Amino acid sequence: MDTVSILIVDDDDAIRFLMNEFVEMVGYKAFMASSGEEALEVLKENVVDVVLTDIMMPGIDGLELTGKIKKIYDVEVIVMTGYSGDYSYENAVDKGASDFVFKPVRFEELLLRIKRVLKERRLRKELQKLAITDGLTKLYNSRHFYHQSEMEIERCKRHKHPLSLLIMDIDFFKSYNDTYGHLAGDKVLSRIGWIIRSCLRKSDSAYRYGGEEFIALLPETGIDDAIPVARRIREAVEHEAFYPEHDEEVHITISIGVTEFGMREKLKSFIKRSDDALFCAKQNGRNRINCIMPQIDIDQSDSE
Ligand code: GH3
Ligand code: MG
Ligand code: MG
Repeated sequence: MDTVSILIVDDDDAIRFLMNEFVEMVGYKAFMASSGEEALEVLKENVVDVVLTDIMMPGIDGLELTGKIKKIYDVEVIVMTGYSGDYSYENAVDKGASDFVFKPVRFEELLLRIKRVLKERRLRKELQKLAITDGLTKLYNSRHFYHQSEMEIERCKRHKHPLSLLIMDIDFFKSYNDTYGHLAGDKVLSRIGWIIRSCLRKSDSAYRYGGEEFIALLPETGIDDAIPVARRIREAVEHEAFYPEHDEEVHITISIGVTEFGMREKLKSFIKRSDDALFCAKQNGRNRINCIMPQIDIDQSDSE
């Protein structure tokens, strides 16, 4: 597991250095900042898991800092305060803090609180991952596809970079299931998920779109570069041998529809076009790739 990083924010030098020593002694990586402003600079440059911040500081105080951090970063914040009673637990939690400790801080207590916050963070991340993952193939699920594709479309429009979409559907899969059973079919789905992922770049993403349908989203990729990727997937699937009954080698094929995003369209028509391309691939005999380019709107491109 990666080393946990903790950022200590306190305008009191003595406390800051003492906390730093303690955090490093228990094996965490420590960063220090003497003000809220400095803390934001540290966060810009470094990956931090937990921020431990004093509340009373000149300039940006600990609560304001917590609010700012939680708006931008996926970081836990524990706020530290004196017994003066100026700030309540509710104030801190309202800003997004995960916990609240009183000064002078007892290190044993602080360590327990850090550990609990880290555990909750880990669990939350696991849950977030589960919510967007398809259990069988371990690819992203369709819900995540809709979320990611809207984001990619926004990015694509903003930077005027190409974006391509592959829709893949296993050929005659019903008959495979009928012949070898649903469990054998599940093994194929999971293996094909793995093959698709292995044919993609890091910046691409793969999804199980439906029962035996998959999608790959290829940012920064025009149709000319998307087609070879589709070809690689189609060939890799075709060459993969399955042994649903041990002695018999069976091969599966996949049909793929490919398209590129047209700058002015909506997600729905982008998907529809790749679906149409897939339909043509099926019609033309399966185990093939078909692509349909978006229509270019001459009037609108002229006006640009
Ligand atoms: P085509 O080449 O036209 O795509 O034919 P097909 O048989 O693949 O298409 P059809 O849509 O008729 O059948 C899809 C099959 O996919 C039906 C279903 O048994 C199977 N399927 C869908 N989801 C799962 C799943 O989670 N596990 C298994 N084992 N099979 C599934
Ligand atoms: Mg299908
Ligand atoms: Mg099918």
